[in-house]
Amino acid sequence: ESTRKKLITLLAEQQEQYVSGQKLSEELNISRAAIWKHMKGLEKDGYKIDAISRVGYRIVAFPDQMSLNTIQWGLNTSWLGQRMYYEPQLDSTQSLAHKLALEGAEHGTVVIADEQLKGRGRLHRKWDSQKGKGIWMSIILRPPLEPQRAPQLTLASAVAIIDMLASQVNVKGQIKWPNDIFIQNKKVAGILTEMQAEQDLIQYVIIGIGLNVNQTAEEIPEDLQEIATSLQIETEQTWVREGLIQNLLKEIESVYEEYVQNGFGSIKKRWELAAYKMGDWIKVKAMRKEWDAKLIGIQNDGALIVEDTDKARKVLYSAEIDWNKGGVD
Ligand code: BTX
Repeated sequence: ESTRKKLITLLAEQQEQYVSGQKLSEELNISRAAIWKHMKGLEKDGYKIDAISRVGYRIVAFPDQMSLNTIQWGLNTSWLGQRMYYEPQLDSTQSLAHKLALEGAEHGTVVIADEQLKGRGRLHRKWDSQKGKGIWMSIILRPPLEPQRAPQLTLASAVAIIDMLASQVNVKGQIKWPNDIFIQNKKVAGILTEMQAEQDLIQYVIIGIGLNVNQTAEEIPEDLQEIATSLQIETEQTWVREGLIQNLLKEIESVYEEYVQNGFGSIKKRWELAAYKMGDWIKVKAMRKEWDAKLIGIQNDGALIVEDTDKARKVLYSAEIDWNKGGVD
């Protein structure tokens, strides 16, 4: 497996030029016949390889089917995703991640599926995860933290998604509390954080990220038409998911390291800067009442801070919010 990865790396570095069988055989320390066999394997996985006898090999096209290789080649994280599982089809990447975590999978292990049959959101809601259309990914983390701090990891992940969208896709995403990523007024991604904890310590956290990438407007299911969007719909172009995954993992790794080193402060600021309807009026349904409130920020524990019409501050841990109805202003 690692020979194959090195082989792809060698060829990919020289995309315009042929690499001789001799050179490959020396660098990888395997026979020319073994190289030939690897090439056949790559072709089977959807790589297009141009081979000219006595000249060498060249990769002409990478597969559009994702594979562990295409995702990991070019991944420049130091620990996140260095151990990775990719499956064409799973019920839910969360379920496999839980299983792996319970079996001892290391911090930073990533599970990705091309399609989920039972993708899930919070509170047993469904997450539509069509084949080949999005990023359906779960990350196993083992942070040395008390369980109460797990929500901060969700907030930090949201910030990483926003940064990836800005740098790779050139779109401005917004974070809708607590954990949706919006573009304009529609949901493009969701985060589901699940945790196993022992008394005062997190055993592991699984951050599940679903990001709609290449669905066209017609491919969005009927019941989600009004509320969901994809990068393809927003930018009118298709995106190579591997590149986005690699960058997203890089962003998550860096935001996680910042969090562990410097605490939640700067991440909180970045979250607030990207927050949907920050400073706007919304309608809150909580404490058996419905009232107008202005969005002020979040607390360290992830709770939402709002201000009512009398300028009294309230902290919301869970509330139903009507984002489109602010009666005041
Ligand atoms: P959520 O509970 O905030 O959002 C679920 C709601 O979002 C659904 O009830 C539906 O209204 C809407 N919805 C469903 N599918 C989509 C979609 N593809 N795009 C936009 N809106 C949708 C959000 O939960 C957290 C979702 C996490 C999904 C990831 S995918 C990888 C991992 N595995 C898994 O099973 N879940 C996570």
